[in-house]
Amino acid sequence: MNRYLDLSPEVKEALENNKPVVALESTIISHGMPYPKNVQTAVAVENKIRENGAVPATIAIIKGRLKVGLTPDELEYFGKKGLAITKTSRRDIPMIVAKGEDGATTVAATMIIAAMAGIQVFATGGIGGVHRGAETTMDISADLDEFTKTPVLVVCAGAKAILDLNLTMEYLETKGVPVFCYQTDELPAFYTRKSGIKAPFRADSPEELARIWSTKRELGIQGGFIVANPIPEAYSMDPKRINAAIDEAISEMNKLGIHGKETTPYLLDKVQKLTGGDSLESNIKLVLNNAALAAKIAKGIR
Ligand code: PSU
Ligand code: MN
Repeated sequence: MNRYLDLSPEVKEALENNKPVVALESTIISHGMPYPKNVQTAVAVENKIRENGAVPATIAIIKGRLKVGLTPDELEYFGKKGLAITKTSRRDIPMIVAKGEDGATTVAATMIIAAMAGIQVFATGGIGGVHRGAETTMDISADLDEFTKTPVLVVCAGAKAILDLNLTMEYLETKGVPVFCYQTDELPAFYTRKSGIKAPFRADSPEELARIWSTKRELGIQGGFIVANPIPEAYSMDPKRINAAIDEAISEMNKLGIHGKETTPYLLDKVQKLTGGDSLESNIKLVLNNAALAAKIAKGIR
């Protein structure tokens, strides 16, 4: 095992005994939600994974160590430090580790560290994608290319409408990344169950997903899968309301000239403020829903 990696005792025991493990990211804690809801959610998500028969492994970089499985104190530290922690994607990992700094891992970085530890399943809220206006800005999240390289199955609630969902799907098709929409024929759009975009593939059970994943591995095909799990009906938002908030957030962002890695955290925060916290509640519910599905898939893999 690589010398920069620290597995928590619980995760180490689970991996050694071939028990199901589900990875979780840390940028969603530091940059995706405000304190203290971020920490409460992180704890609730870990519990949800345990209730569903798997072991949670929250991933982050602390003082240059790649941590797989955080203690409650470490979760609290991350949540409180929030935006002051460096958002760490693929490109940032060597620098953060070499300097012995803290890093909040994005989907891409969490996939890399999960794969190093031997974890195949990862649950989150939303993945990065192709931003609106990418035809001129070229703002495409490093998350998307990670799926071409790193063998991790990520359960999300689709992609947020802060992105251009059509371009995101075209990009993933070009890159050969499969997107399985769970029990639906339509791509879910994070806060809402529908996007108007046809699902590339549909899957109806955790067992089916586990079987397709195992087949991919046996075939020797590299890279990951995206599983898009629609937000439960009871928590889905009014599309008009959420889309109006997103449009306002994007126009505000363009006025401020925000770009690069600041884009996604800015939009997440602005949309939460504009919807008076309702979108945050929906966000929390969908992450829990994804954690449960990820645990069930992990149990099917072994
Ligand atoms: N989308 C969300 N919540 C999040 C993120 C995206 O709904 O917390 C975070 C994830 O960590 C994701 C990252 O990997 O933002 C993508 O950032 P960028 O677009 O800069 O690659
Ligand atoms: Mn970007």
